[in-house]
Parts: sequence; C-alpha cells; structure tokens
Amino acid sequence: RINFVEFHRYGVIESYLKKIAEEYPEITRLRTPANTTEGRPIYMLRITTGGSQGGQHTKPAILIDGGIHAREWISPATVLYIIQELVENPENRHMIENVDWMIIPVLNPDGYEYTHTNSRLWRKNRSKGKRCTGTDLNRNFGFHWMEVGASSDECDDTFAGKAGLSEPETEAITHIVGKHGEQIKLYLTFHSYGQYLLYPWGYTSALPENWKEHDDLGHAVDKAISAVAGTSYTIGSSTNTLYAAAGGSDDWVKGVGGVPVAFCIELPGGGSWGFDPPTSMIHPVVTETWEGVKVFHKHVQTTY
Ligand code: 0X9
Ligand code: ZN
Repeated sequence: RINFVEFHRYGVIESYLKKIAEEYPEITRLRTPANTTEGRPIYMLRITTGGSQGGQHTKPAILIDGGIHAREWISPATVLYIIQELVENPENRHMIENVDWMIIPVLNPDGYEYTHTNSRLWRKNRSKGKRCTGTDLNRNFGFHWMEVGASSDECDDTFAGKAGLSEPETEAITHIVGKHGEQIKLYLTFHSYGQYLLYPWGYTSALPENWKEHDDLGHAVDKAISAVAGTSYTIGSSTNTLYAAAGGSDDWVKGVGGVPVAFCIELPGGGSWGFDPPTSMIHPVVTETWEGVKVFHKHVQTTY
C-alpha cells in the first residue's frame, strides 16, 4: 500500500506500481512506454478485467496521466489514489469491468525527482539544451506547436522544445494513443493549480464540435466534487478560461489522436507558490477528486 499523508519519491511510486502489478496479475499490466533522458522508466499501468466480447478490446478505455509538470506534486498523488481505488477497492470492481484504464502516474519523473532534490519549483523535464536544461512537456505536443503561449528560448519555463514531440515523455503519450486510439474515449491530464476543468482547445478560442458534451460533463463532475467539501471548479475551454497555450497534451490527444473527450484538471493549490499544498491537504483533495472520476467513468460507460 501507499499512503496519502506525504508526497512520495519516484522510487516509492515505482515500488508501489510493481507490487500492485505482482499482486493483481489478473487485472493489471505494468508497461514502460519510454525511458527519460536521465534513464528513468516511465510507467503505464493498464487495468482491465479483459475478456470483452470476442476477445477484442471493444470496451471503451480511459487514459490518465499525472506529473507532466514536475512541481505539481498533488497530481501524481491524485493519480495514485485513482489506481488504488480501481485496483485495491473491490467496491469499484464494476468500474474496471466495463471500462479499461491506462494510467501514467508520473509522466515527467526526471523533473519530479529534481523538484525533490534540487529545486522545488522546477516545471520542465531535464533534457539538456546548449545553454539551459528542460522542455515544457505541455508545450511540446505536435499540434499547432509553438503557435501561441509557448517560448522558443530554451531557458524559459514554457520552452516548447527543439521541435514538436522532441521529448521521450511526449512521445510516450503519442505512442500509447497511436496504439489504442480507437479504444480511448476519455483523456484526463492532472495538473495544478487553480480548480479548473479545462477542455480543448488551448491553441485557439474556437471550440471543438462537441464542446457541449465537455461542458455538461464538466458541470456534473464539479457537482460531485463540490458535494464532498465545497471545493468548486471553473469549467471552460483552456483558451477562454485560463490562457491560450499551444502544444498541450489535451489538444494533441483530441486533435491528432482522435480521442473525443479530453480534460486538463487543475487541482486545488496551496503553499506560498500554489504548487506546495501541505501534506494534510493530500487526503482531502485525492478523495474528493475521486468522486469526480466516478462521474467521468459513468459518462464513458453510458455514452461509448
Ligand atoms: O499551462 C499549462 O500547461 C496548464 N496550466 S499549468 O499551470 N498546470 O501549467 C494548462 C494547460 C491547458 N491546456 C492547454 N493549453 N492545451
Ligand atoms: Zn501543469
């Protein structure tokens, strides 16, 4: 088991994932879709009861990632809690019987470790440039890459990379979506902070054709989360609600990957810079957010 009273180092997260995969071989599969520039494996846990009709993967799937941005520690914690509930809580068995889950708790482990060992507010990955280190993975996806809200200066926090999809971490996502794109109906990417449920697009103020599906779903999720302890979310498209920024994972997964529904979830903040909520906030945040995940699941199950 893993606890939700502290933020864990990557090694602890790794051991938990391996242990889960070992203990629940019938419903989990642990994969390593890529290694980072510092050589760390990126893990994806696939949770499935398998055996959908005809042995084909006809069940809809939900893809989830956390830790794209190194300093947003509440994100991996939330994704780990989702894994724990899906795998270790028998009450949620129905949630893995009718839907498959592909879950990456920490997409940017190099950056994540760096925020533990060197610099708490590091955002990017740790790939080396000529003058500076790190690409902002959420500017590196190759859909309207570098058009708005991204920097071509490798020393900036929003450096979009040498080219679209230049990084192993972003490529890991595109590889998974390339392989399972047809099956994936919902993509959730967890960030912090600000209590936003953001849907595409981030590169333009125009809205996707199914924006109403996103908007209604966002409101249903907000209702479920706020019922727990009053935490309320703002719902809208990234550009119109937060700011325009191209190269995000959500835009790519929907725009190129063809996944119909995509949300970037900005979890609650805390601490002086917002990225550092006290450890006492972990449990309240992850449990209330889980109520929202149930609503996302129900939508996928009933719609696709
Ligand atoms: O700027 C970002 O990458 C996200 N906010 S954060 O404070 N976590 O850095 C928002 C991304 C929203 N999605 C797109 N712009 N595509
Ligand atoms: Zn972020």
